[in-house]
Amino acid sequence: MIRRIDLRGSSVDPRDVLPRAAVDVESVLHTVRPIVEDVRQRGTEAVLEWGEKLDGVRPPSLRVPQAALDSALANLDPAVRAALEEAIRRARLVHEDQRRTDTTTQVVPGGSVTERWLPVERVGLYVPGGRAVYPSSVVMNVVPAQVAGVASFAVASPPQKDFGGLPHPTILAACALLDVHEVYAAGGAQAVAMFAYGTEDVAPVYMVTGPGNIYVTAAKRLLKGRIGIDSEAGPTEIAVLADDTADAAYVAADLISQAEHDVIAASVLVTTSIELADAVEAELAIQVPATKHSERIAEALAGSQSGIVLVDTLDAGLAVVDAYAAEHLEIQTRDAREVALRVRNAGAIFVGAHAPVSLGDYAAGSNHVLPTGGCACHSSGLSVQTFLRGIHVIDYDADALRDVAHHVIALANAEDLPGHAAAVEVRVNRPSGG
Ligand code: HSO
Ligand code: ZN
Repeated sequence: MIRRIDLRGSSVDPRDVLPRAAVDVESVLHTVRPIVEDVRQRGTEAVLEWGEKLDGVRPPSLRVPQAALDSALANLDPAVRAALEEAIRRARLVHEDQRRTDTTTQVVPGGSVTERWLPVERVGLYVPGGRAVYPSSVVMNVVPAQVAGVASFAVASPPQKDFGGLPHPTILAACALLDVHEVYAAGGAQAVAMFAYGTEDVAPVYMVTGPGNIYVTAAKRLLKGRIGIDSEAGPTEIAVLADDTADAAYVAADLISQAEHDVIAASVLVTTSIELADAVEAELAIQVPATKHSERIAEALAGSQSGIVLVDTLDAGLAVVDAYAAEHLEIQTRDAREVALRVRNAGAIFVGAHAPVSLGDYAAGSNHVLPTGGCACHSSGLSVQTFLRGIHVIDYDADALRDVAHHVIALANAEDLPGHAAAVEVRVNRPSGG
């Protein structure tokens, strides 16, 4: 059910043997472009019509009435409400520590550079509907934005046929819990275009974050530049680096947990122990058929993007997981904490037997919007920083400028930009009182 890749005694590049599911965003750009253009030209009516066409229901109104948010919260299962409240509390604790403080560097006497951190003023958060109804993702997007100080916040989620054209009630309840009152019944590319251009009923935003299907991703790619976006979310991935001390039942359960998201999700075990590999396979054979979404999970585990990789040494295992740069990486080895410190590339690292990825998905306090597809080599997950802009404030007096003028002039001339030099020379040659 899960393939084996035996790298023992081999020098092959792990990148060549650990393929990733290909998601061809370019191939849907031609579908998405006319939708985006239609929303730009016709505004609200276009968003509602595309909802009717693609989600199968015309929302009663684009903006979700406050009464619908209130009643979704009132009807939320108390256990789910308590869990969301605790998830929000823990996420706030962690994200509050990510706040940036302004710094002033006194470069020379009379010359300083201050870095001011300012939040993006208005952000749109996309929340998928359909199969992936994740109130936890509302928490993971809204909390860092709120902690960053984003003043204006709007959520869009597709209208649902089963709920009279409103977004899914657990999404509405999560918004209400987080004090987000501006919610729109809009999904897909039309929701991203609505945020980017604004309509007669929706003020445009500066940034759109949140996961979505391939059409949402394509719309974000098309509109990037006009709006800021978070990184493109690909299928979920888990890699587990384990030795003979790992508990096979835990490892199998964790591989299953992320395979549950999607038939193209990737579950990869990297291990030095053939006994563990055998035991995990035996556990998968027991656990997969017993779980609710066994078909989807079996397909994800059998896919070419998943596998059990056998290595000779822990160092070789570390080289494999670094090359793979998983969205989620679990370390289930002896001295797991020390091994975790040696990892270079991962979206998030889960240390030891008691930190499964599911904990991070919901209630560790960490963020679950993480780089996929190998992007962990260059990007981080969603954080307070995502919603901040660092602005340099340059403050030099006449003496400080005069002292450095010859360097500016030399570089300007070296770049054949005498106008740049002149802007300094005029001040040095003709000092004003200011
Ligand atoms: N594992 C997903 C997040 C998630 N899991 C939401 C459950 N709900 C991507 O990190
Ligand atoms: Zn998950």
